[in-house]
Amino acid sequence: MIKEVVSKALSEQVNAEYYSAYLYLSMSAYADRAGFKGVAKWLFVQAQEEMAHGTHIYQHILERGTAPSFAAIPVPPVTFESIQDVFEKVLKHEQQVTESIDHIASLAMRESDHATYQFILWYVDEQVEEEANADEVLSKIRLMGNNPSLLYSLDAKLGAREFSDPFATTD
Ligand code: OFO
Repeated sequence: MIKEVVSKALSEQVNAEYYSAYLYLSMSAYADRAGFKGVAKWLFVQAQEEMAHGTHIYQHILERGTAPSFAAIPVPPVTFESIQDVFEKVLKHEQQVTESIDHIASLAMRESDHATYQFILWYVDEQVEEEANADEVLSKIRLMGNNPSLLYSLDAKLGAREFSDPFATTD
C-alpha cells in the first residue's frame, strides 16, 4: 500500500492537473472570443490532455490501495492581454508543473516507493515535451510581433492539433 505522504502529493497533483485543464479552457475561451480559433483549438486539446494526466494519477492512487483526497480547484485567470501573453503564461505554468512533478519523483525516491517513482517518470518526460511545445509556439509569436497576417497563419497551423489519449494503449 502507498504511504500517506506519497498519496497526498499525488492527490495534490491530480488537483494541479485539473487546474491546468481549467486554466487552458479559460485561455481557449479567451482565444476563441478574440477570433483565434486555431489557438483556441490548440488550448482546448491541451485541456483535454491535462484531464487525462489527472485521471491517470487518480487511477494510480486507487490501484495502490488507497483513496485520493479531493480539494477545491482554484479559479483560473479569465483575462489576458494578448495571444503572446497567453503563451507566456502557458510556459510559466508548465515550468511550475515540472517543479511539482520533480518534487513527487524526489519524494517517491526518498520514501523508497519504486512503483510511484516508475509511474511518475512518464510525467517527467512529458514535462520536457510540454515546456518545449509552449516555448516553440511562444518563440514564433515573439518573432511575429503584432503582425496580424503572420499570427493568423500560425493560428491555422495550431488549429490542426487533435486530441489523442496519451494512455490509450497503456491502461
Ligand atoms: Fe499535465 O502537463 Fe501540462 O500541466
